[in-house]
Amino acid sequence: MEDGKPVWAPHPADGFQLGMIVDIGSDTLTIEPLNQKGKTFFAPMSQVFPAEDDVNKHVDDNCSLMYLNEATLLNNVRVRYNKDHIYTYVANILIAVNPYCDIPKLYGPDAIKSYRGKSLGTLPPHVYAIADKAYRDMKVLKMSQSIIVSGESGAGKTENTKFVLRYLTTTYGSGQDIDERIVEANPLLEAFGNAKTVRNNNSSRFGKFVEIHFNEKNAVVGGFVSHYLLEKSRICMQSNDERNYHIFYRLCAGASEDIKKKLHLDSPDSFRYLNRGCTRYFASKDSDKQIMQNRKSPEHVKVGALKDPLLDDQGDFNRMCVAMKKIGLDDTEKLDLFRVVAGVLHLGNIDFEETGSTSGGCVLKNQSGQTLEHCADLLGLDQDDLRVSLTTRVMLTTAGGAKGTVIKVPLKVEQANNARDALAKAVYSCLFDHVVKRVNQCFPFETSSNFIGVLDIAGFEYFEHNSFEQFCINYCNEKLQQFFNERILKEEQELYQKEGLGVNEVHYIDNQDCIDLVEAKLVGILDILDEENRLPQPSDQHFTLAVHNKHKDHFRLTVPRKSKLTIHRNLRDDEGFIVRHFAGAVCYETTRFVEKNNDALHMSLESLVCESKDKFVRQLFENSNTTKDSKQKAGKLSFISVGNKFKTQLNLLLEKLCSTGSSFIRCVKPNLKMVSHRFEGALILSQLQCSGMVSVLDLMQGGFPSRAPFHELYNMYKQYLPDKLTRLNPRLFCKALFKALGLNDNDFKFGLTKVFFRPGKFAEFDQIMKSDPDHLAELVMKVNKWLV
Ligand code: AOV
Ligand code: MG
Repeated sequence: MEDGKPVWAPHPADGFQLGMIVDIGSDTLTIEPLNQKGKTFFAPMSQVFPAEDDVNKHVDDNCSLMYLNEATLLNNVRVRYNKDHIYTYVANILIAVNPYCDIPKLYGPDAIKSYRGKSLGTLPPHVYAIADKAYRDMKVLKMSQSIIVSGESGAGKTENTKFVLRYLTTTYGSGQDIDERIVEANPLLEAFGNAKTVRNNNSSRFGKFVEIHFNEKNAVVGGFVSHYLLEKSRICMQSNDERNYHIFYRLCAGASEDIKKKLHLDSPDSFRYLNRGCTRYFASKDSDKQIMQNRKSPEHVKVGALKDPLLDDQGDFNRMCVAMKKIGLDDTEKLDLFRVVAGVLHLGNIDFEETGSTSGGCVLKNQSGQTLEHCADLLGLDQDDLRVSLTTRVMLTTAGGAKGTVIKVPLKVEQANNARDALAKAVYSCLFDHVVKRVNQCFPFETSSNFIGVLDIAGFEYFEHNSFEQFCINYCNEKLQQFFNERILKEEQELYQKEGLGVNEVHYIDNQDCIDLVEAKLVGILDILDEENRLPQPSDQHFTLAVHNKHKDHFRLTVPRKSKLTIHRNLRDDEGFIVRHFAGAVCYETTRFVEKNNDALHMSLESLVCESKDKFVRQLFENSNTTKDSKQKAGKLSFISVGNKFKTQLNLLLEKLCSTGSSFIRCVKPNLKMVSHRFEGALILSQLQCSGMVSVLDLMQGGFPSRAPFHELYNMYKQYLPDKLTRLNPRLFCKALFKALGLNDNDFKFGLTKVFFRPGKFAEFDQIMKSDPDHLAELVMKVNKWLV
């Protein structure tokens, strides 16, 4: 960094601010902000970065900046965002900032047409350009491709995924139904797998990998969706201001009177699974604005039906029905789905009370009689069987001989509540599996040459309270980060090779140790948890201590006391653990880890649904893998590991990703208010860090991060040099320049199309060029003599 030049120094809200260095300490700098003369502050040396000369200039690709660092990256994204240029490249990686508004013509038919067949970089950065690159790579390299979309909740992953799917089917479709179906499958998947959360009104609560398959002529022939980890806890309980899955409200709001009657549906407010968590709003004809105001006043909280003014459940119901029709679901199939959804709602309304007898069991509350009837009716169950299965558990005793005797143990109220909720979760998640399966049937293909897969999966999560769900999703991100590093590294090396640079020196920090901590056989956290689940009396505390014991000195693992946050420091050692992830340390609270890791139903409930009179319900459970295992282990509560199923799925996914070419889209959420035109720098910076973008820059720093095509350099500097010289072709022109300047050979490399600079060297070069053009011209002329 040079004297008198502005630098980027840390700023708590904006991420970085411009300032001047006024003093240099051993490892800190004293900075005077440009907009607050006379006020100085200290900043760690490692967090102060050189700024570009013109901080209002922006570039399509951050690699063409003279200084490539996290501050200039953030600034470039900011300047572009303010001009509604939401997409920016870092080499081949696309950064996409969520605009939270429609940008005119950004995605329209003309845009789709214009990106067709164009190389990356010829047009402004766009998600369509990435989609087209994937397609061209598939065609030229005859190799399947994947596009990995990541980012935190509400960053725009699902929207960008949909743009990719629409682009590919519109541009390279077969002109048949299939094209439309691939796009229309989404509203159905979203109805069953998305929900309103505090972070996103349409948050996907599952991960998905959507493959579009192409034939040998590279036209669309079919599709396939794989899904990961549907959030089950939401089915029975939601946090404040969050909702259950969209389908429940849509069905209540939009179904015809006839269907509502058949399914005994009422306002969402009357169902336990829908009215716990959400603030309730007026179901009146008030304007949305008024309703929003009412939200804030507690006296209104308990009135009226549960409806979110930001969501149009009725309209969405109709749109969903149109989508269902387009993908070929007939009325019977539709009603099957709705019946089970309604069945889950009624199931949730069943209440228990103590019997008062010495056996200590419970019975259904009186008013639950009709609810039981509706639920049994909708799920094809016998009322009495359902009642008995919810209030007792079948156990095998060994006392009565070798084979054991079946006895029925009465359940306490709390246990019966748990049994009811477990059944609801099992039914709904099997229903979701079915929806995905059904969607896959609507774009079948017999043979396919290659596919383009789009991965839409939640990014790194770090909340105040982190549980098993966050643990799984962060483990997944750890794996994806490793894949990302390997690919970017490889790409950099390939680029250097293609450009004939003959260098091989890009390094990065490996996170394999963190992945091993989670998934290693026997000693990994997932296996320790499974081991706990198999104990006769598993407990979260025992599991947590086992984790700490096995990994006492592990660099990546520590006890909650070491957390920076007080809320975590109060946790005992047997209540949680901290994992140092690539994106930061996360404290996991292990309450309910054991329960959440188990997918098995009690045997009595399992056999109840498996023997349903309703063919559709029976099918739901026949297909699920829960059945086989648990039947073998009659008597015991069997165990089906959620964590290890996810691990297997994830490893399959990574195998698949590894066998394809890949592109990356990093989505960024600009603010927490979910509004347009508001750029919260610090928030965005932390996302760039979490998504590994900053480490990409570090990775590039090991090589040649700044790069400029010859013709660009030529245009940039020709004005400083005599006419005679500018008649040279751009490459020779550049060579002459560099020779004349006597630049150190280690600082730059000439490729076939570009000059590659070591970190900061592009700027140095620029400085020299502009400082004494006359002297320079003289030098260049000398060199020119032997060049031409
Ligand atoms: P996510 O998939 O990343 O979150 P979404 O793709 O659902 O986030 O985006 C959240 C909301 O932001 C959308 O419902 C849109 O209103 C808006 N949005 C996103 N991208 C765009 C865009 N390109 N143009 C206009 N509006 C956009 V989550 O699924 O919660 O992790 O689990
Ligand atoms: Mg999503």
